[in-house]
Order: sequence, then structure tokens, then C-alpha cells
Amino acid sequence: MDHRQWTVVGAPSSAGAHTPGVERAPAALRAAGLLDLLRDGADVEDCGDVPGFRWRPDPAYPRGQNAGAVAAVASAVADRVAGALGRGRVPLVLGGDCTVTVGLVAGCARAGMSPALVYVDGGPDLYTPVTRANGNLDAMGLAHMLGLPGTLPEVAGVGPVVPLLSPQRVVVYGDSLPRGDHERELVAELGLAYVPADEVHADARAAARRARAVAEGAADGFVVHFDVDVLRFVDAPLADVPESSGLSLDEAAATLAELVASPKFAGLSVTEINPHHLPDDEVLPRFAGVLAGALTEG
Ligand SMILES: [Mn+2]
Repeated sequence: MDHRQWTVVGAPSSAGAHTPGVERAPAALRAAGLLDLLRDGADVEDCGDVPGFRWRPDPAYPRGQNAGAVAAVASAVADRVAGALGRGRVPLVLGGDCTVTVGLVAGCARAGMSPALVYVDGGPDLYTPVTRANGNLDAMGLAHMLGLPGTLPEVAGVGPVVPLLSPQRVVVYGDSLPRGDHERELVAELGLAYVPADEVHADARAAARRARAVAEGAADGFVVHFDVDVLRFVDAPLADVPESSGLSLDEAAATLAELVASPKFAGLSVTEINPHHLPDDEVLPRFAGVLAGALTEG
């Protein structure tokens, strides 16, 4: 894959979130000039947006809210991702909440790949309807791709195979979870490759190279999930759920640049931007510039 041939797929959905907001991110990223900035160093095709969904409470199933909408959006994303890959292009999925990444990975599977996944996120989204009383599926995406016990068949089954991922094909990257945290324990129990925030703070390029080497060794191709809540909110106030600790924007950019430069890199999703949280009109264009720079480096 050539990381200078992007196909953009918007996924304006907050179906898996806690509240509405992130469904507005694809339009906001377009308005902030992301595609034009990317076109400066790459060939960019715009597939437009899949049908979206604005979060609403789901009293019929409070432990896995809006699961049908989450699955429908992921499936529509998967169709466009598979189409892009079939044309030899690299999908760039603009979420939307973190469950759009189920569509990215399912699209790879529909295109005949068994991809690895580097999961850059403030938390690895390993909760399930059993362990997450809030019922927001965006904290459960990776659990569904791994088919963990307690996950929902309609979300775990978006792709042509279940589970979509095996533990050897996953790298969890960038979180600052404390020891003893439920998800961190699961990362260890499942034997997932793990690059915590401290390792990124020490040397972001080296940390990304380690993640890249694991992903390259685990599959014929890999995709990257980038939830902006991996960023320290005071430095980069973008995320739906603000995090007090996390990576700097420069660390995240160095990470993405290293990953997309791999000959085995096959696609990216950018998730959980809530335009309502932006303090001014400068933050998102600056982010778009840094992102576009990272995606066209090298
Ligand atoms: Mn996430």
C-alpha cells in the first residue's frame, strides 16, 4: 500500500458514545481543511460519508446502547473500506466514535485480509456489556473485534469472520492506565502487545517502531486506530472524553508518521473528536495540519 493514495470515508456517528457530539467530526474535519492539507502531499479521493447516527438513550438495551446502529454504521464503513482496498488505495476513516474501527477492520476482512491492528487510544476499549454499566459501545470496540465473552453478536459479526482479530494481531498503544485497572489487566491476560504512554514519552519514534515491528510480524498488513482521547486534553482539547494525562500532539504525530510509512500499513481511523469541545477556531485546523503532515511524511 502507498500511504500517498488515501480514500476518505466519513462516519458521522455517535451511536457508541455517551452523548451526541462526535457525529459532527467528519464535517468539522472537512471544514478545517483536512482533505486539502492532505492533498498537498498525497493523492486524495473522497468517498463522502456513510449514513450516520446521532446518539440517543437506548432504554431497550441500556448495557449495549444503539447496538443496531453501531453495527449498521460499521458495516457501511466496511463496504467502502473494502472497495478502497480493492482499488489499491488506503482508507482513511473519519469517525465518529471508536466503533467505526470495527468497520475498518471488517472492511479489511471483506477484502480478503487478516490484518493486524495498532490501537492508539486513551484506553483499549476492552469493556463488554457485562463489565460496562454505562453501556456505551465505544468503550467496547476492541473487545468485540476479539470476540470476548459477553460481547454482542450483531457487533462482533460485522465482518465475514468472527472474531475479526486474534490477540497476536493486536498492539495496544499509548494509554496511561494505572496498574490494577480492569482493561490493563485484560491486556496482560490476553497477551496483547502493549506500548504504554511512558514508553512513548521516553522516545515516541522508538515506541512506534516497536509497535510497527510487532504489527508487521503478525500479519500481511496492519491498520491503525487513533482515538484523540490518547492526547492530553489541556494540550489538544479535541476529545469527547477529556483525559488529564496522555500523549502530546507531537508524540502522536511522530507515532502516526512512523506507522503509516510501513510498507504493510493498510488504513487508519481517526475517532472521538467532539467539535463542541473545541475552545476556539484554531485548534482543529492546527490538528488537521499536524495530522496531514504525519500522514504524508517520508
Ligand atoms: Mn476509544
